Amino acid sequence: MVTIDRFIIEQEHEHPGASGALSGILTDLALAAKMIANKVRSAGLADVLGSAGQENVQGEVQQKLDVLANETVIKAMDHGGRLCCMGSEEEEDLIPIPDRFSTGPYVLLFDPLDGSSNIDVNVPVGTIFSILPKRSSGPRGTLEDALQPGRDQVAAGYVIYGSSTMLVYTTGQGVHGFTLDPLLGEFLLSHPDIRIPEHGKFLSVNAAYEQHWAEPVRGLMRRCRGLTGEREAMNVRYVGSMVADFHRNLLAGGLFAYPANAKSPSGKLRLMYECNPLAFICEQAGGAATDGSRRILDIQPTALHQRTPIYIGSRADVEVASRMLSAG
Ligand code: AHM
Ligand code: MG
Repeated sequence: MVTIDRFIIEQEHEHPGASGALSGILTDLALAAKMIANKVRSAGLADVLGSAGQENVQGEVQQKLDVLANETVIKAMDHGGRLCCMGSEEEEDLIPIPDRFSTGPYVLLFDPLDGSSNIDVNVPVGTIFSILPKRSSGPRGTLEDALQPGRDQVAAGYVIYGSSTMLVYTTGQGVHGFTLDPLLGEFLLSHPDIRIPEHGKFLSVNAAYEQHWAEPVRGLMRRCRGLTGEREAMNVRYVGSMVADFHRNLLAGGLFAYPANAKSPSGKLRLMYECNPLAFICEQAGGAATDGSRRILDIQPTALHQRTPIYIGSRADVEVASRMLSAG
């Protein structure tokens, strides 16, 4: 049995000069994940379902659990002395490290509870995180530290609160998955070195937007569904919770797409909190991610909450998507 703590330390030992700061961040995130899992598990019993009565910076209704998960991550991460600042999908500005705590060489960006509009109906939700190296010279981070392309990430991961709770992460040495043993209260290595199948079985897209898609996107989706005769039809599976859709496709092979559409020209999903971390994981597992013309990890961000279209998953399917969309 390999606990996540042991695994993190063993990976650190492969880097003789490592300070231990990154390991500490990952260990603290695993603790935050357990705390959030606890809240999600008892969501129907504790008074945590429903709206918190306010909107977040994206203009989306905040669920009570969004707020709880956001606070849990901040409290678990702000005092370790390893971060210079944080950014959350639920907060408009960078989250400073309180003055009473020391700072460190990394930035943490996170989506505390992705897919939370599903929470009231007991559908899997997730936490997504991205860790970047600090670039600015002062001790407290600035926007410059957060606005780095995804290829500069030193680690990324997600937690899926599904039929079991899993934490999946990469530090650029492959992708490894850990399942929470509810009796031990420990994440145990269950999916070492995850590889995404080269060709996907599943297509995950919200087809309700078809009328608003550009013609090349429609053509791609027709092809994926086997309607052009160029390939066998993929099975369409859309939970509407990106972590759940991505996780299925990572293990079983597939293409997740959230295209631009006439109503949302940059799609919906956020580059810093959703697309970059999942793209890093996907590439590390042998897959790929594009916005249709650029590799997701090469996009230079200009705003903390910027959105991007995304096509992510099995390498062969993402390549076809890039080809069809850039030709379009
Ligand atoms: P959220 O961060 O506010 O939860 O929104 C992100 C979610 C993703 O998990 C999911 O893939 C997408 O929104 C679904 O959007 P839609 O309902 O437009 O298909
Ligand atoms: Mg989200």
